[in-house]
Amino acid sequence: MASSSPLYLGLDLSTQQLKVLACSSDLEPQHEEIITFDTDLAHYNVTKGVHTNDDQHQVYAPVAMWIEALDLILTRMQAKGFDFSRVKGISGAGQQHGSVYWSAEAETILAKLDAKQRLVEQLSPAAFSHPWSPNWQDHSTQAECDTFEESIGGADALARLTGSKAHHRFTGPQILRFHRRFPKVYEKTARISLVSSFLCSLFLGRIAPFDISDVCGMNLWDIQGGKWDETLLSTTAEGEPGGVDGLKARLGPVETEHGKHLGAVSPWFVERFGFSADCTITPFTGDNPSTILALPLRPLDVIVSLGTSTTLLMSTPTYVSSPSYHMFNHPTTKGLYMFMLCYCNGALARESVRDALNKLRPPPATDPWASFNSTALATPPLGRSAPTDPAKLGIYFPIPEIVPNVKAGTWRFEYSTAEKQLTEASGWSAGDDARAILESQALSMRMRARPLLRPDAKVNGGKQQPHRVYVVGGASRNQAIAEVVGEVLGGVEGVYRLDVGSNACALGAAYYATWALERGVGEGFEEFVGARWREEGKVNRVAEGYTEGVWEAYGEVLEGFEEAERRIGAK
Ligand code: XUL
Repeated sequence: MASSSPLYLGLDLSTQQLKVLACSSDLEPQHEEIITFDTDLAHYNVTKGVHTNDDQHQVYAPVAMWIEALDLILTRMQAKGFDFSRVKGISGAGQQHGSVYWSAEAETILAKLDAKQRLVEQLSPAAFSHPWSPNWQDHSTQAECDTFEESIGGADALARLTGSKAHHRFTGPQILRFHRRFPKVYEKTARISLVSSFLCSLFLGRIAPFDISDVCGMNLWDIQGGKWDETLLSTTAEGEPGGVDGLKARLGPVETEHGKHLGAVSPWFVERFGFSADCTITPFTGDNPSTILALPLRPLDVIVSLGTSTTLLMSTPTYVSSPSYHMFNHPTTKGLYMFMLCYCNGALARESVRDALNKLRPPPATDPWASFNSTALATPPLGRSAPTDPAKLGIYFPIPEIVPNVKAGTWRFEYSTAEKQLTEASGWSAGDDARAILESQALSMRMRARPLLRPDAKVNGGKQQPHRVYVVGGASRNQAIAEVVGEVLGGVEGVYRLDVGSNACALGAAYYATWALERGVGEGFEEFVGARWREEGKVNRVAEGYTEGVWEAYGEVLEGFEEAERRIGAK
């Protein structure tokens, strides 16, 4: 007999794909579906999900493609016999910072969708004032970023207020550039959504509010004050006849209630796919905030995502801002924040060191990482044979980095902890680089995460260390990386590989929907997920983490590492 137990959908509208994941009340995945834009929707002619205009450093995606992806993904699920009537709640996530520009007709069209037709033809182009969504990889807004920081008294002040300094991809500077370039189109724009609230709107049949976490990716939201910042709104609305009020009307509300029941699913989904009329839509958030919801992450646990880029995510009760990282409201829990470090350099940097080493010590064909790993693990911490030796500190950025803001290059230094002296080094072997690159990436994270790792007397006598370090992403399978990252960060409870498939973000969204619909009175997200989540098969302890003496030794070179960044001209 077919099951009638409840299901919860989590969507992830990411750069290259739309994903749907359905989970059951006990948080086990039941169904996954993926649309890849480049191949499944090749008629949009995108590459890796986007169009680029290199002259202007623009990166953007067609909004119609995302809508058609939703039509297609639901049709595929239906063809496979997925029972939509079991879905009790839906949440989702979107790539952060991207914006969607709705026309004045949008609300009417969304409210009267015809179930006999697909969404894409009904909505596009009429529901939009602009067919493109500026993407998080866009770099076209340097002038606007300067305007933002000047208007508020500099990068530090902007970071203090909004959780981040001005970034090209952040939505406030993007909106400013949008109306500077297209004043007539801005005039015709009735509402502006983030990618997350745009996708939520399709399900809700009306334009959805911003989520309390994702709104922090706009450089417009006063995080501590819990409101729009009027100065930044006025900077964004610069010279516009509608001014700040016009911009506020376009932005619409921000949903401050976590797990809010925004309303029932739009009738179009009920009639076309057989969703239940009382299926509930909850807020949709950004992809990074959603990722931290894919496990019962406790404050001071960190997730290190080791992909093409490197990201460190942490949930923390402490709000300390800095221009070199991001603070967001936590998506489910009042009083917590999400700390995020986002590096451009990651896998590519490690691979170039590996390739140089492989020329000297060719590994077996079956494992290109064998020489790199054995060398990194055989090299003592900081390349020191004796504790009084100078520490070897390298910085490896094959592409320009944003954390810190510096040009591409490779630099090697030696640091004497006794004399606190940093000197440029030469004559390193390719073997020295193997350990130094892993240490370098982890030292940078430790240095920047330190203010957020509020000393917890219960943890290792009050040292500033994370509890658990979870590694995710391609390189998380590499033992040497897991060990070194764990030793430098000093995860007191060890290093764990998180194996929830490639869909952590969609899974986090499905958990959000489950919590929003099934939580007990006053039951928080962490408590809810902690009680239902089964660790077996999803989490493996892969390295020791904190090692007495080693973590402390890394701590003694942080000052030298900071100086090394200054020397290379890091801003
Ligand atoms: C975060 C960021 C990216 C996007 C796309 O600030 O720009 O991680 O969210 O995934």
